[in-house]
Amino acid sequence: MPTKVIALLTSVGAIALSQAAYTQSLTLSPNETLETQGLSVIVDQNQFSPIFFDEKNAGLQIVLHGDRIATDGAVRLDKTPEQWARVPAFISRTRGTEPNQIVVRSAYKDAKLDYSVKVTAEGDGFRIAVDLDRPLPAELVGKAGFNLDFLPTAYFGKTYLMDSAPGLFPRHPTGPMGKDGSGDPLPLATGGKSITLAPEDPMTRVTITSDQGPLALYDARARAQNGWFVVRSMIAAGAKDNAVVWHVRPNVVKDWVRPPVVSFNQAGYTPARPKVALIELDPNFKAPAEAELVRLTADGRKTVLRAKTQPRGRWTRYDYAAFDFSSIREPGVYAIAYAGTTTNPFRIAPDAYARIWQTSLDTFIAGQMDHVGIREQYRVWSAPSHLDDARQAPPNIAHFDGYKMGANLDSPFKPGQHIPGLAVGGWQDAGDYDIQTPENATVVRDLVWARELFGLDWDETSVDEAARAVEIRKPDGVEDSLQQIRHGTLQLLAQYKVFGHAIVGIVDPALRQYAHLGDAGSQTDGLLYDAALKPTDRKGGASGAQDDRWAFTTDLPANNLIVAGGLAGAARALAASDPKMAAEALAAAKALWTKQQRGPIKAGDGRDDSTSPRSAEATNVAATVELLITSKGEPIYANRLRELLPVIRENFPRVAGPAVRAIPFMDAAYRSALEPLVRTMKATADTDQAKNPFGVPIATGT
Ligand SMILES: [Ca+2]
Ligand SMILES: [Ca+2]
Ligand SMILES: [Ca+2]
Repeated sequence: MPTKVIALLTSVGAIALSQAAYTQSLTLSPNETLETQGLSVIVDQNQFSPIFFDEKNAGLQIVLHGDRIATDGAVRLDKTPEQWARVPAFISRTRGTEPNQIVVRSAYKDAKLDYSVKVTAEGDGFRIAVDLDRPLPAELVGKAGFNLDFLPTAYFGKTYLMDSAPGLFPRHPTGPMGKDGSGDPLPLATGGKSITLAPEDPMTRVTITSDQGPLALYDARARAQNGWFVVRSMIAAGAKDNAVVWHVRPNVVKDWVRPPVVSFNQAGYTPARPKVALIELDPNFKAPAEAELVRLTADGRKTVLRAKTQPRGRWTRYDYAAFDFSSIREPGVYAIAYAGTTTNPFRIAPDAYARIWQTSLDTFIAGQMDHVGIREQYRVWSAPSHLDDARQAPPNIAHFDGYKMGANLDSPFKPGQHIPGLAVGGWQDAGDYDIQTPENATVVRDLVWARELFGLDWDETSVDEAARAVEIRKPDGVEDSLQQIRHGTLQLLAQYKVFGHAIVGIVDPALRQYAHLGDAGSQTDGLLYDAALKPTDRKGGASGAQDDRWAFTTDLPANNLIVAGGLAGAARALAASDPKMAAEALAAAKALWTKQQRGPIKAGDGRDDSTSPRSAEATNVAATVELLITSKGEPIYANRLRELLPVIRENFPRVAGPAVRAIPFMDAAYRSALEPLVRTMKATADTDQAKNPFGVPIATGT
């Protein structure tokens, strides 16, 4: 093996020499990134999240030849940070005193670590210099260093050189791990002043040279599956100015341009529909002014339209052009040819959208069902999950995933006590297996609406609640949407029966358990926790493992109203197939709604125990409309909705859907009150859609 590596590196050396003569300098852009053709350095334009922490999209980032190959350049306290590792707080970004220099101020506020990172164009790359306000506190010596994470898929299978010592980036993490109990892997390579990543590949080659301490290279995937390759150097005890200085040299291929990206509706187009593809163009690309639509037939491809593209101007970093092929209406399979490449195929067909939505219902929603086992032919997605739900969460706790609880539990149960009745129905939040009550209620409401507005006459799934058994792609003669509405309603009603109000949700007690990747059925043991048993003991239906999920039980007006709306909708959807559950749902909806009508509700009602503050007044509009529809226009709901018109006016973009659905049950004055709001909303939507070449509203908040 070493012989092969040396042979490879010899040929690589020749490539490196041939590229070395070319240099081009980074310059500061108006957005305070450093830019040259083929290379962008993003300097804390994206910041670490205060809620989700390390999302591999913060600090200093490198976009090289169109790919974001490096991220999270920052002072970090871990060799191989994972999602919940401590992250610095961004304070400011300013232009430095040198040309093409940016200075970022950051801090670990609870650790007395305040620092600046100076990023300065230098030669054909850039320099990173870390200045601390004061030397490291003793407890951070040996922990704090400067890290830069490199994208595994850009590097695995390629080589690196630590000084002159070669190595291979592994495709899969293989350790070895440190034996110090930290959970950190040992470095792949360490001790050099200089590291070159991918010397053999001009597209991804980067050299980093450190002026101070030696460099180390880690495979952070050995610690967490979403880890990257980390280049790191430690900050020495007593160091202050220039505590870390790196010279970073990404190889930039001369005159590199990004190939065009042709975007179109991959679902296809119905014949009469406008058909406009959007072509994204590197401003340095000499863009052809024409595109072609080709039809794919048994005889091969045939050009059916050649037309000029229409410039759509610059948006952020690219130029855009539109290719309009609306005139082509003949059903068939087509592709777009532009600048020497052809897209993947799509259909023009009257039934182009006939089989688009079903997967959401019969696969994805089915896969998220909690408290049941889920099978798909040979594959078992989950054993029956969370049958040990749930224990009462304690007061005064700030938990992960945005859950928190104040002093009031709003619950008859003591902290840690088992709450019977909750191990039924509901859907798990994607990837983190918690039951978020308002989202569950919203899914119920959306399924009800989808049946009423579009029809969801579809059956591919077997659902047997009594047996806690779900089978995907095994029809059982019952509409899947009704079975899902029932499944969501089971959980919402269970909460109401236990507490008399909606709760915030049900989530794992411990971070290690919450980070679980696998089937939901193995996240807990399904046995009720019994403090009298040892952690590994099992007896009857109990065990000593403290893995039962916690119920966060705060009584919040907005949650009650969202659940009231979901249950009111479920009542009409289930009226024919399950009149008993429909009646229970309606009674609970009315009680929850009535409880929140005693006076004006303040936003959040002074308490917000979730990460997503909701306007209780706006949720009141939606809940009132559901009861109005279910009751076919009972005056109590019609009158209340009229009283809520000021709230509708104030929150119209958020409540437009329910507000408009109420029209058939209201008088002409209500309809007239909505009309100007709809006109204003339409004008705003048109303005937002004109702000970018895609013709859709784009939010940039997160
Ligand atoms: Ca969650
Ligand atoms: Ca079914
Ligand atoms: Ca358990």
